[in-house]
Amino acid sequence: MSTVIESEPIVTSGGTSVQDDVDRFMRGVVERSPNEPEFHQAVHEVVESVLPFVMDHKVYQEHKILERLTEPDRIISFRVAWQDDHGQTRVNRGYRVEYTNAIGPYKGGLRFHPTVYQGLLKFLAFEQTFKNSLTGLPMGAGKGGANFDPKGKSDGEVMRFCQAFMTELCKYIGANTDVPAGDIGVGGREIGYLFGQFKRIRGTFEGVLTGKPLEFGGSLIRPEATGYGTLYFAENMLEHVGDSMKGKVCTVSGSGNVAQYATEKALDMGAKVVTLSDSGGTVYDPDGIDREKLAWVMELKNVRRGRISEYVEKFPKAEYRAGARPWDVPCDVALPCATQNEVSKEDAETLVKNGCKVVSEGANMPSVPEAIDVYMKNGVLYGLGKAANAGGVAVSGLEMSQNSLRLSWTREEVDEKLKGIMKGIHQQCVEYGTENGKVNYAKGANIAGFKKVADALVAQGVH
Ligand code: NDP
Ligand code: 2IT
Repeated sequence: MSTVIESEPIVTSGGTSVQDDVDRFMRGVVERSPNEPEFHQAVHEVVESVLPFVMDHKVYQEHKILERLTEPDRIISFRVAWQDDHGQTRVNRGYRVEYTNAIGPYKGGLRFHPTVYQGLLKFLAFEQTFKNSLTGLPMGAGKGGANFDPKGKSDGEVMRFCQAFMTELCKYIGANTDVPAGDIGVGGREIGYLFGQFKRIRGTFEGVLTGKPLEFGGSLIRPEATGYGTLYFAENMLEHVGDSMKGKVCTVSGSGNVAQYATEKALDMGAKVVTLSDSGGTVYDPDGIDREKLAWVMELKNVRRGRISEYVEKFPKAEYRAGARPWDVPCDVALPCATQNEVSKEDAETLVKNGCKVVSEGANMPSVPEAIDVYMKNGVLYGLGKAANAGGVAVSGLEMSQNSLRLSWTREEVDEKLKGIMKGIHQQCVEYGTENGKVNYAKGANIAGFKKVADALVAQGVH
């Protein structure tokens, strides 16, 4: 039997180093949440940045803010039973981690992927806490999903799975309580099926999900928002040092929602994108993935649900590297847009050796900690996920506003707001992360994201 130990105060009698305090704090986190390595990784990254700030602000110590923020409000876990096309009953596990509603209703995506388990969703919900805070919109944090693999499933199977999943989830969510959205394996099709089932059971038409198709309350620019925002953030980082995206060679990983619109916005900015990937391998197109090729990829991935390897059959001048990631292709700007821990220390060293100057993360926690150390040591402009990919949830927040107002803004209006929000995030990073004239974006984003939630928790009393 394992026991759950109570959290110890972070700060001891003094005289110990920050590193000792971080290590002691992390030992408690690991003991209380064993076997959740991604959660430990995400917490460690935040605690390293935030702990010195907490030391300087006694109020956060007294109110045990870091201790409270490393324990989610609640975790709901449930069985999802559904029938496949052969009439066989299948059983998956569904979750919703309701992390914190300190600054707004729980808000964050749903991931359908075979690797989903509690620890993965806790890491994603923890990251969401700081990301949502940075957007400046009133959104708390959550994440959910299931260990369901949509690959190779028919539309009917996906629909029945979504209906079974929502039959349980609908008890816990609502426009003012918890508002899920998409993530890996959950796009417009799945959101449509989930929304239909919520409406059928609860009998209300409300903005309970974001990323909805336009016909029933979706926002223009929501599908584009994460990828566009990642590029706006890269442009903001470059502008700050007197440079721009124009003419830059970019490597993109993934070929899903975020990767597609990151590529589109890179093209809009006059950059060249030379790679895309999926879990099978990478395509390298030295001529660049232009608009026509990108339109073909979107049809391949979003309609035919094919594999990126098919790219080289259509465009034979490109090369397919089975099992490989894009990071050994020389680039100025790396845009990881696939999944967590997809850039290793060695990948980061290769990127730096080949002259990469900017990393802007469309994915959540795609760089391992040792890769981040390599960026820092080599002066790479490092836009971490919780800042650089916040555009997606930001436009989800704008979708919630439009639903509440019962109206829709134009494409231009939403895009302008998105640009403003990304700029605001960049400014917060500059304010809290500037050290010796250089911006440490990780530190700045973590402290700025933490501060707003911490102040809300202090104001709301012990809970
Ligand atoms: P999609 O499901 O649309 O696409 C995911 C892409 O990443 C696919 O190309 C997929 O390849 C690849 N991928 C997934 N898992 C792995 C893996 N283990 N190894 C290699 N490649 C993998 O998801 P999104 O584009 O929406 O999400 C991508 C990332 O962006 C995730 O980290 C997500 O959390 C993050 N994000 C998404 C937001 C959104 O609004 N959608 C907002 C903010 C962040 P394959 O098809 O082979 O699995
Ligand atoms: O990781 C993320 O920020 C998302 N998957 C989007 C969440 C949302 O609520 O739009």
